[in-house]
Amino acid sequence: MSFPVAFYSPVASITQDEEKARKAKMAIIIERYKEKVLALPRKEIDTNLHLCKYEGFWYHHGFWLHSNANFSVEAIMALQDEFQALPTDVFLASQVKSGTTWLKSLGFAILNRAKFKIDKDSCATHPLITTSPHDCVPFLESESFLNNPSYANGLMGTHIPYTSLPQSIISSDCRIVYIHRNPKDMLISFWHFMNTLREDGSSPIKLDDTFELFCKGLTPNGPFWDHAIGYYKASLERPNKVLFLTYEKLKEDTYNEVKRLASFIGSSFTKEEEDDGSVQEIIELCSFKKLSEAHKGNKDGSHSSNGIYFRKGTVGDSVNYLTTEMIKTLDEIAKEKFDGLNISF
Ligand code: PAP
Repeated sequence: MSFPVAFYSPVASITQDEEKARKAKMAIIIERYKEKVLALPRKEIDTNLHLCKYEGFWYHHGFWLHSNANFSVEAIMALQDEFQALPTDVFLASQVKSGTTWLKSLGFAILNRAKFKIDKDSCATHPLITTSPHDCVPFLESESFLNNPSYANGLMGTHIPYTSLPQSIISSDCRIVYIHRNPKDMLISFWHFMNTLREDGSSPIKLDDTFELFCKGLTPNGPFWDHAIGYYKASLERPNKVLFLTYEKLKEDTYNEVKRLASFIGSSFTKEEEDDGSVQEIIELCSFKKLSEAHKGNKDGSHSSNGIYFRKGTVGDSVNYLTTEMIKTLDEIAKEKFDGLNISF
């Protein structure tokens, strides 16, 4: 299988007119699916979180959070009706706060290493540094609605559960890489993230409240566990199509996991690249340290500020926040949900 060489098409270069056109397009899509969405079960959790349940998972609907309709259930419905995957496409799938930014960085750096060289001199000019991982790898359920047809060619991120992916992704020869994370760490990361997005002056969200919603599966694209199970089972049934990674293993054995990722997406490292330190250079470019430093000035609490995607980047930080009782509850849910599957936590 051959893959296109040029995956790069930066979100950062989108003009105001294109942004306006996208909003107009989203408004049409929201109107198109109005009746269908109205019939779905709904939960109005707070001013920032209005969810509805579709095909077993919870989603935002309509325009939400600063008039942004990205990731809405209507976007997913439109994709299911219209999206045509190419056999050469690569989708990087995840639940929110589970390692999306890291996986996007690695996928982009690996696939574009011929185009964007990675060494000490060129590192500062690499698109992952000059724009951001989310600019380099667009989300299927938001950026694919842009009016720029050259956009999103080949490498895309998605938070859509496996069972709700557009049919063409399931049936074509494209590849899917999923990253899973310990639900306790994901919950703490999500809670911090939601508070970062809070408008100035509004009171912080309490951990107790986020915990309760999370346990009920009431987070965007949740239930968290069911999301992971869909991709995990698909990776067993179709190992050449779906690769299931974990944040923890990627931390623990970065070198071998990155090699596995590269090989899966059709871009294996050569012996020469291994010997000359190319793999290590990619790992360093995509490391939490490198990326968080590059984007630390950009943390104004909006989705478009890249710094908000970097907090601690560690494994096990949840023990600093969760009570023993909370840990017990989350472990029990994981035990029940992942029963019989080789997924830990
Ligand atoms: P998203 O859903 O908003 O895209 P996502 O990238 O999936 O977020 O997850 C963010 C988490 O990954 C953060 O974890 P923390 O809150 O526990 O710190 C973030 O710090 C971490 N992260 C981001 N980039 C990297 C990286 N390059 N290496 C390791 N962890 C990273």
